Amino acid sequence: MLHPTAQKVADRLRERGLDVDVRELDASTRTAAEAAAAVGVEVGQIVKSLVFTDEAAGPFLVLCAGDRRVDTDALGGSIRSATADEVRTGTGFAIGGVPPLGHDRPLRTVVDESLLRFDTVWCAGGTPRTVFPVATRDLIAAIPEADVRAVG
Ligand code: 5CA
Repeated sequence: MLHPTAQKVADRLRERGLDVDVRELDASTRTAAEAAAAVGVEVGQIVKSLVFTDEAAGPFLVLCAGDRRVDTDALGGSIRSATADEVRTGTGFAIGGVPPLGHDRPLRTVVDESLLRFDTVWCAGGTPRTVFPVATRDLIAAIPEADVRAVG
């Protein structure tokens, strides 16, 4: 049986019209490198769900290709990485398992346009051992007001 946290993610995504197959692996998928090795894809195909905090606007999410880094200066404003506690309270999930959508509350989401290099990408499914594949365009379409742009 799927971990209840991963099942919650699958249920929430289905409510948004995204029917994904969340898989629980024997190996860790806590980092993009580990997830890529476990799934057998290149690291760029792994979606990192990174939480940042804007001093004025609060927490927001950046979905970043596993082989890219976010340039916080390019995102503007006064931005820093969220702490582990802020990730948990902002999304409802712990670092290493944060899914790209289906959080406890709506989260403004920037999407790294370089993910469009791939037809399919792999995302965290709520825990550090769960992942799911999704068509990149379907993922973006399911995120309300996704802000697709260069992040690096
Ligand atoms: N399951 C994998 C692949 S989908 C995953 O969740 N990768 S991730 O990149 O989205 O999550 C790990 C990220 O959490 C790291 O890249 C890092 O930005 C962030 N992180 C790790 N440790 C901390 C920490 N102590 N405080 C704040 N952020 C952290």
